[in-house]
Amino acid sequence: MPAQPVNRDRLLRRLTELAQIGRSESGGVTRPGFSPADLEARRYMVREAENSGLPTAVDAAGNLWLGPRPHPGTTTLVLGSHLDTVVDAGPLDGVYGVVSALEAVENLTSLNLLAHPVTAIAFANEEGALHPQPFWGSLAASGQMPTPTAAPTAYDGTLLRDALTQAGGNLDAIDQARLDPHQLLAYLELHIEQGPVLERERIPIGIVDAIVGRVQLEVELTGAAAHAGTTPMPGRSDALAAAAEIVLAVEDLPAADWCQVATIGRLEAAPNSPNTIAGLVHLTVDVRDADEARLHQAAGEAVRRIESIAQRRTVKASCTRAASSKPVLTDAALRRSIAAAAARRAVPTLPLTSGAGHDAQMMAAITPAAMIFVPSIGGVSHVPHEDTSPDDLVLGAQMLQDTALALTSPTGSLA
Ligand code: HGY
Ligand code: MN
Ligand code: MN
Repeated sequence: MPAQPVNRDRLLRRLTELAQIGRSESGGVTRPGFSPADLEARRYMVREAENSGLPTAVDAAGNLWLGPRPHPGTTTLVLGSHLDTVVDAGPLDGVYGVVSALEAVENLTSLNLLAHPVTAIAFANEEGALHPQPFWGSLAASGQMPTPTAAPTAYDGTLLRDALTQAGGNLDAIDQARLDPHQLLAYLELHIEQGPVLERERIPIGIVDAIVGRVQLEVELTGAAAHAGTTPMPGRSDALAAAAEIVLAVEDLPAADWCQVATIGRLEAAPNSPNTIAGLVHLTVDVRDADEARLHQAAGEAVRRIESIAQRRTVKASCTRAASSKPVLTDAALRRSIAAAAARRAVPTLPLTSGAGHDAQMMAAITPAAMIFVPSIGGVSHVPHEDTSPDDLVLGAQMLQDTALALTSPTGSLA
């Protein structure tokens, strides 16, 4: 019996309904990991999966399983991505991969002739938009979680311990979320490209060959708050003026050929009052590169520049490496399986590197991992107007499902 094709109406309905959860005034979606909106989206996916007769579970790291969890005696194909978003995100980043993964599991599980189980996962807190450890769930699943600080705290001061418990996880049992590689066949992630290449080349399916690495620094600049009117300019210890110079010094790193991209995306000044010199600034640095050595040299240069500017301005700088992810190559055999699935439907494909980080790069440490991209209209993402055409969304989901079927059917193999 052939597999049911992707159900277009069901796929698009779910994406539309999920886009209403965490909707912000700007028309974007704000569902930071472990936020109430994130929990609501999880409940939505649990209802949808259980209505299809699938088992669901939440592991100790807060990862949401939509289908059977990997278990001894079998090797499970895991399809997934993330439900959480950045602030004022679009409707597709992450969630498209989770909805498509569920769609594939619903259509393939009913076949009952698979040689390997297939399941779907929504990794917890991939973005790190509220609780600063990005890739939280896939780091835990792949056994790469750095030892959490005593009381991991979100940007808004709330405790991760409480938020994780509310999501069904357990901070004291994180290692129980670790997957056994012997129980995994592979990991596949479908995602929007979030860049301009596929749209420009008019190619509907991207096969990701590499995913860039990333280092995220949390920086605290401590100056001296003082009256804006009565404090002479010479001798000020202005944390915000130092931050302004630091923003440009970090932005210059790619131009000076240290790394591919460098961004300061978050900056908070205190007391943030119009007539007080800022005494404290907290900012984040995000540097990325496809080469691991360059990545770490660039992060080192960023710290050197920050400390030199701070010292010259009699501001104290403290730089902490908050998160980092290795650049990875995806699995060549899986890439061939995706290409073969596309060829069976005469769908053109393009190899490309991902400038965005993904849970797939964590999973690559324990099992063959690969990604399928679909075009992003205007090449934009992490903004409310992030979009992909319905036809491209459905075709991408069909490619995920076809590849999954080829890998899990009795005659299937890693091509
Ligand atoms: O930041 C990223 O690359 C991804 O959106 N987490
Ligand atoms: Mn993202
Ligand atoms: Mn994403």
